[in-house]
Amino acid sequence: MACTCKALQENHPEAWHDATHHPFLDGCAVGTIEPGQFDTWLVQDYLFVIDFTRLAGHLLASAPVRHRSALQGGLTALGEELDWFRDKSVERGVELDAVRQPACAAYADFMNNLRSECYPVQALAFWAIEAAYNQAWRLPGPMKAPYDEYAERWGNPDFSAYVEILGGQADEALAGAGSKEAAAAEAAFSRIAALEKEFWQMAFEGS
Ligand code: HMH
Repeated sequence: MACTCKALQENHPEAWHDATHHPFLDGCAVGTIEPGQFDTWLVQDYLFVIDFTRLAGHLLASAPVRHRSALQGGLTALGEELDWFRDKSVERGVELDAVRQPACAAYADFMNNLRSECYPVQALAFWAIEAAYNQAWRLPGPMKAPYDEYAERWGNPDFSAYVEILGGQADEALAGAGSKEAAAAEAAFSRIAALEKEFWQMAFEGS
């Protein structure tokens, strides 16, 4: 069977569900999340985005020319996102200069290792990482202030459209890949689902 973004989601329904639903997000939606939990997420996700930006730069360097414009737009957005995280940390009075917790460090290691994979596997992984956040922040529905701003950032229609484009590019790259690459893409997808779940759990534990 063809390896596509849709097929991977359909073949791993439970893992994908757990990557995109968590009591942390439900707590944001109803406003019961504790500041310590939210700030843990904020700091660790800032550190995540620093590592993710490196992956984005590497992906851009490996991508065919026709895929570059979406990735260039994504890189610009990630740069702006890091500025936004800095603004939010000042607003909330939290220090961003922190140590990566194990779930964040494991994600960073995974993304570093991805850089030695072929372009189709990297493209699939990049889509999966963004798709997970798009769904996770969108699925609970409107969130209570101040968390509405966060839900809006990853749940807004423009971001959803960007994720669709990334998925189309990954599908196109995977269509030309062999069975070895397809297996590597599937392994990356499963690993991302597990890492996303662990990241939410880390935030929820909030230490
Ligand atoms: C943990 N996964 C995590 N953080 C993010 N910011 C994204 C995905 C998407 O950008």
